[in-house]
Amino acid sequence: MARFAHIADVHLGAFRDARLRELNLRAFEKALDEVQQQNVDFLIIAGDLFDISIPDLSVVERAVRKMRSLDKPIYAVYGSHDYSPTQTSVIDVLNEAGVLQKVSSGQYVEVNEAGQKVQKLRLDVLTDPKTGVRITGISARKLGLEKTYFHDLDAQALEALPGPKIFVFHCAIQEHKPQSLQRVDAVPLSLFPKGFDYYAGGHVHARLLTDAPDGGGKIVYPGPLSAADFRDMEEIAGQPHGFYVVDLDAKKAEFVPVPFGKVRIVRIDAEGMGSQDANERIQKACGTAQSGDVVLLHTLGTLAEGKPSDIDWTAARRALEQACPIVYVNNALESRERQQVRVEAQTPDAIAEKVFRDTLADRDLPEGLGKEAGVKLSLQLLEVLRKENPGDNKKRWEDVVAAQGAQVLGIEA
Ligand SMILES: [Mn+2]
Repeated sequence: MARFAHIADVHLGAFRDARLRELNLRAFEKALDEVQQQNVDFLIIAGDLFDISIPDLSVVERAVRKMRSLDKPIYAVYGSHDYSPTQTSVIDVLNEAGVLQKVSSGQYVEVNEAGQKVQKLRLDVLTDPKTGVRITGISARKLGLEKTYFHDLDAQALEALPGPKIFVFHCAIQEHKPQSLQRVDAVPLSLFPKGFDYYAGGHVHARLLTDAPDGGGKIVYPGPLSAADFRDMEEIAGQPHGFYVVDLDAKKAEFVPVPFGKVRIVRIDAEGMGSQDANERIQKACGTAQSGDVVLLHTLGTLAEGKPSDIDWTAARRALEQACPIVYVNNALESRERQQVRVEAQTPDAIAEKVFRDTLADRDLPEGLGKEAGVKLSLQLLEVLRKENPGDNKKRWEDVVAAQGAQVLGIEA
């Protein structure tokens, strides 16, 4: 009899707002309390336990304290967020410290395939000491590179293993991609090893429980444990997030919701409205928002006349704060001019230049900031800001970007 809990996409340390970060951390603590109370043998974390590969140590400390208090083994793989190709991840540290066990190690071996010598990835398989359940898996890599691992996988060796067995992974599956992830990299089912009793997924921030095509096994994504961004919170307002408790012998997976906080949504589509009407609508909606812990203000649409900056955002925010302490604004309102720019200009650089030139044209700015000098400065700044993070440590990268930005502006960082 083997029972276990399956958690994914916790993203500890997510959010700039300390209060949202706290809600996310608390959800993890509550989930582990629940795991402790449930009569399970072990816990599987299918990647993205942390939001970055080297998170803030205060976040790590809280998480470690909680994981240590759990008197059951924790088996984990890296996610796309807490893996780094160049640096040691916090997951490696926790693995070394014995807080959790990584179940995605392996090595390339030469095997004979139809008379040819080929390199195959042979995964190490761990056996849970109490239940005898075999566990193995594939971690995420950056840019969907884990697909190579799936391609090279010595599936035969895994398929020959006696059960019960669990395969842990952190990637989307081609055949089970939700609508919102149609353009995201995915691995086809044909590359997964067959015959496993349970496929413990992570990465896809949407819940899924389905039968594996070869019969018997289940493919499961619990979805995010709580929330890591605006979209996750938007979903939580509709249905709670959480994790699965699985009874391997009974082939049953039960969803356990985890409280996050009461999320309210104020959504205003101002398509075709003038900025004055839109402002009235927004102020009214914000003034009558229902009380809760977090409120998401989502404004969208193209204004018939006026600009999004005509809206009194400060008043809207203040009104929302009367109902909910945490206000999160996702403003996708657009002015007509901006839409036109989008159509007229062809390349991203041309669009940027036109937006800067138009924006600066009617502004009274000091020498060096306005007109053509301002356009040049803005483009240089954009160049700095759009560089992709080559490593993974968010904080360190922020420092680099800030220093380069200061250099462009000729100020001290
Ligand atoms: Mn994730």
